[in-house]
Amino acid sequence: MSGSIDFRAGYVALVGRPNVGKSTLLNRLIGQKLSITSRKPQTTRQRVTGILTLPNAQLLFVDTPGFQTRHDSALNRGMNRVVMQSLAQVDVVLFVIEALRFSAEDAAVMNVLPAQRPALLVINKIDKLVERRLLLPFIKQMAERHAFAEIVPVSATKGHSIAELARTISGYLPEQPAVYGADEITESSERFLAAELIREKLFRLLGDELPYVSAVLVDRFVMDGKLRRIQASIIVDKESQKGIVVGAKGGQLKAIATKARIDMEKLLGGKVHLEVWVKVKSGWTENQQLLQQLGYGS
Ligand SMILES: Nc1nc2c(ncn2[C@@H]2O[C@H](COP(=O)(O)OP(=O)(O)OP(=O)(O)O)[C@@H](O)[C@H]2O)c(=O)[nH]1
Ligand SMILES: [Mg+2]
Repeated sequence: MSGSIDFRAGYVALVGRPNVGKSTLLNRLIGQKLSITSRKPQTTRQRVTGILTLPNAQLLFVDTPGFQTRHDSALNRGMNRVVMQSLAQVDVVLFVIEALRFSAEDAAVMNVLPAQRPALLVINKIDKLVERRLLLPFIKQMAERHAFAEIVPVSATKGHSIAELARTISGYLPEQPAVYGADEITESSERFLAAELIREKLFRLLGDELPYVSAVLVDRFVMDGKLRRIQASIIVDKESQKGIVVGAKGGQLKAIATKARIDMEKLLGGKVHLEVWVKVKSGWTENQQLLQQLGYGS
């Protein structure tokens, strides 16, 4: 049984309040844009997985929605449930916060960290620090708040200390052979990733309110030789919102679809034919049947 002895593999959850940079960190760790990101909080709604294979370890990351305590809706309850389920299923937890910031929202997440698993504190966005000397006292304060196995300051956008973070995590994984092939990067389906890339464009191209009342459903996903033919619908709450998503002469919808298609081709590695429609389904964030269909259900 030589060969597998020194290898470690296991699941690692990224958790934290909305907008701390969990998805950016996952993408940086994997070196691919697997999880969608934006300036707006609550971009991630479902678990997204990413696989990182190192010479002696395989890290199976699970990105989660920002755990949120502000608004109550069936959608938000579903997202928090995803976080809790992810926490229960992993070997190691990465609790992500922003440098020099520890709010009540962060504390709410810290309080749900499972006691039986190692939790590593990742202090992200250190590139934004003006006074670096404040970092050390902040680390000390955080060490007093919780029994973290490690505390690692990083910058996900700049890539600072990311390789070190990956090696540090490896040490906390169980000894076992790799679960996936070295060239695999995700457990998420192409269908799901396609829907996510469209949803990212809604977050990036639309105003402040619309992304939160929109969802994306992939209605059809077929391979036609090497070409992926994808039909998707953007679901909004009201007729007036449909008008905004479509835009003057359909320009906005065209921009959303074009940007999403380019990202899909990059990530999936092949040509994509994408058609996107906008559909109005009022009250969808409380519609259990639709939430189920979207994957946010119980
Ligand atoms: N300056 C700086 N910005 C960062 C860093 N990491 C992430 N960001 C920015 O923070 C914002 C939120 O990043 P996301 O990765 O979407 O955050 P998230 O925690 O996944 O957010 P939710 O999915 O909404 O919970 C984006 O604008 C990122 O570009 C970092 O290391 N430095
Ligand atoms: Mg995210």
